[in-house]
Amino acid sequence: MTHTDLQLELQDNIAIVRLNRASKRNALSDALILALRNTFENLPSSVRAAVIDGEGPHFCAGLDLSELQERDAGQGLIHSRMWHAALDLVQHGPVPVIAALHGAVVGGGLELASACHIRVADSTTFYALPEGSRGIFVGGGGSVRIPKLIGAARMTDMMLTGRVYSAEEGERAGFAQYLVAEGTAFDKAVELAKRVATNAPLTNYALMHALPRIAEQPADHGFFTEALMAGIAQSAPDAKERVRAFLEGKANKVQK
Ligand code: 1HE
Repeated sequence: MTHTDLQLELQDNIAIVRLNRASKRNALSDALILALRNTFENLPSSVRAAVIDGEGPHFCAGLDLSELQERDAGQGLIHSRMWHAALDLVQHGPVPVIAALHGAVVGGGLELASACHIRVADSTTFYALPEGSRGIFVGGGGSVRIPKLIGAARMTDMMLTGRVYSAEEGERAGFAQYLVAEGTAFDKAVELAKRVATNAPLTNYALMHALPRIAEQPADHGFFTEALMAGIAQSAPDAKERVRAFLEGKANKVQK
């Protein structure tokens, strides 16, 4: 399924996925969530990294509130599971995903950003969870993912009091790994995506699929999973070639 509110553009081996509903501040309708799922399910195999961006002055205003009124309890549950399925494909899909944040990153927009692997925020970014004041709860995986970024206490405060985090506060709290000047988040995200795309695919796979699972495991299990993943990653021909290149003085050194 394609959708005019979601654009997919390929820049070499980078997929640019753009929320394209600026008149509604990129509010996420059911159709848009399904299009997002479909896009990540069907990325061309040449793609090595993806960037999610939002058209207009805001990244995303969250759930399309005009659709909320139509659902009963059972439909609400199924709707939330639909979001989970879509955002799971962002987090555990084929490639690392970098969010280019600006303006409002609120409600479901913050849930979407939290499913990405790297968040780059420009100075206009602000973060909020207005669900608290709308009489609802998060439903797009936010209760699982957001505390992993900023801690449950900060998320509780945001939902209880409507607290809004500025771009600077958000970076300090752990929402974004990068804070950049106004209007430059997309360029920085593409620059990072190009760098990510040069990694061995198996290393990227380990970071997306093994690392978050290890974080959930008891330490002893985590060490064992790490050892398995390390053994698999280093046995790939790609890894052997990269290490040989370094030993022969043909690979980049780590630079300060
Ligand atoms: C929307 C939505 C939306 C804007 N659903 N239509 N999210 C929220 O509670 C956030 C609600 N939105 C806002 O607080 C503001 O719109 C913004 C801070 C994001 C942007 O403000 P601004 O002044 O730039 O735009 P605006 O004039 O408020 O909105 C422009 C239009 O977008 C307007 O429609 P119009 O027909 O009057 O032009 C708004 O109604 C519309 N719009 N946001 C529907 N969210 C999986 S569960 C997740 C649960 C949640 O995400 S709850 C949080 C929802």
